[in-house]
Amino acid sequence: MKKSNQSPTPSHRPDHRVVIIGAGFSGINMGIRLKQQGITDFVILERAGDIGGTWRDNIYPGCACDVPSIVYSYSFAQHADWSRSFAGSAEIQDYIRRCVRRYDLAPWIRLNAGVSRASFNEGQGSWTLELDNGERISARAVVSAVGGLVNPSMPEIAGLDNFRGEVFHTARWRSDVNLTGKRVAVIGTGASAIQVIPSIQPQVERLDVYQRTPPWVLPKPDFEIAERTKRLFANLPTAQRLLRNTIFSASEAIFGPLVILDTKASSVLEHVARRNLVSNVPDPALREKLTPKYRIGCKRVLLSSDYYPAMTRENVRLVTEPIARVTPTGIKTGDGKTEKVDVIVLATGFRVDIGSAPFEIVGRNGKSLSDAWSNPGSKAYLGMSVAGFPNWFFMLGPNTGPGHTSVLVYTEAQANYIAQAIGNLFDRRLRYLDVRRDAQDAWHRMIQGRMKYTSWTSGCSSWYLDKNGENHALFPGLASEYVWRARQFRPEHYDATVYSASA
Ligand code: N01
Repeated sequence: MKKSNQSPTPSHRPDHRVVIIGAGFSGINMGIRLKQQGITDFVILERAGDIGGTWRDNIYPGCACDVPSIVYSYSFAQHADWSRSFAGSAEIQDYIRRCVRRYDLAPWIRLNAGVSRASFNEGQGSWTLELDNGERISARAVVSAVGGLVNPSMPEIAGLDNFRGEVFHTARWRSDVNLTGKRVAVIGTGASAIQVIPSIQPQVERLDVYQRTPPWVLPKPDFEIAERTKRLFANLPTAQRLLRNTIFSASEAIFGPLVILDTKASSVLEHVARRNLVSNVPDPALREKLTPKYRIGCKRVLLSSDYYPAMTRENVRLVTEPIARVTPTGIKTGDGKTEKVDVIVLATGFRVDIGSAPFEIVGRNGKSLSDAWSNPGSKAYLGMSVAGFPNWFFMLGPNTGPGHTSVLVYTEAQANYIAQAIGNLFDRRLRYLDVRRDAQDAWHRMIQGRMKYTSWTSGCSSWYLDKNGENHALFPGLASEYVWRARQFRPEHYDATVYSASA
């Protein structure tokens, strides 16, 4: 698509060519991509008061990425100054801000603009978005970049509402609550918990960790990046690119052992994880409690070199008895014991929104996306396009999450694909592009057909699976395969509708 002469668009107009929903990593990537393509009549609507998505929300102590920063960053905006191999959340948020400045995207972003409903107008080939404040915005094309792990999952534990101390979720961290000298309970032992536990352990009087299922934990090669390395990256970006490609290839090599069932290599990974446990936890009884009883890769594998050491500290207690209820002053377990605590930290994960409608979305013939996805689960061609919902594109839609590498590799491929699709829509002056049902079904069959060969369905419970035990979250292949499949918009997989003379 040629560069147009459209001038930058103020972000407070009631109609746009494109609306992007969400100003996290994905939405910002999409905005950059549209600008590069010469499409400037768009707005990024963000429901919160700031950009950054996950990295705005997750500020708990120890919060960091568990994917190396050199890969967990845009390939087109390499950052020479990462302070560590795995950067912390504040530094990642700073990187996102830098990218917004570098690509001059701020005028296109509208904050505190949550979308509550969307409906398609077939005659005009446009979407009407209703905002939380009652305002309406129309757009020819919409990109939903709302993220998949956004809304905290609050556990249904009896008595939690009547707890008299402080209780909060890791993704809603209360920086105003001083944990020094307090008796703290952490519920959950997933990716967030294993970061927060070692960070607060030295500060608190007592730390009770309530574990339902022990995670597999591999050592995390986290280290400070030397100044001379940063200088090298700044002066010779090719060197950084080479290292990025090498680290990305290494993560791809992990896919087989981690995800594909019945590979001998998975027992090598389990061996490394067991060694990590044995070398850090000398007490056999504690070690036994921390040993996972399911295949590695079934749940997300965690990286940490300080979680196990923290669990051996004198002020830390691992509780594996199920929680019976929360009392006004403590936590009562199934064995009848009650421990008094001052603060409860819920490290209980997120309501998984990958593969479910983020709000009411009504497509052609008045059909809602929730109905379209109710049976037999969510389907989207390449995880981006849904039949009956023309000119609407998902980033991080069904089955496009990774279990082994950087999610940004997928979302970058999606931004490129969607930009091509939107370019095709406008260049051909189409009313709408609607993905063909046969293309969507073939994609879905391919994805679900492969699931039975993955560790994800090997018999544990995880956020990867929905209530029917189906995986509509992850892509069962290499990231490189997904990038290859999404490299080019394929118009033959879409029904193209033109404006009729009377429309
Ligand atoms: O959440 P989780 P998370 N009673 O769902 C337990 C990303 N992430 O926030 O395993 C008691 O993994 C639950 O137990 P069980 C990453 O993709 C990335 O830690 O279900 N316990 C589990 O132990 C990750 O996968 C980074 O038996 C309850 C824990 O709570 C995803 O976010 C950092 C319970 C939840 O673990 C989610 O991670 C952090 C209850 N009622 C997160 N309900 C990076 O570094 C739940 N649990 C990129």
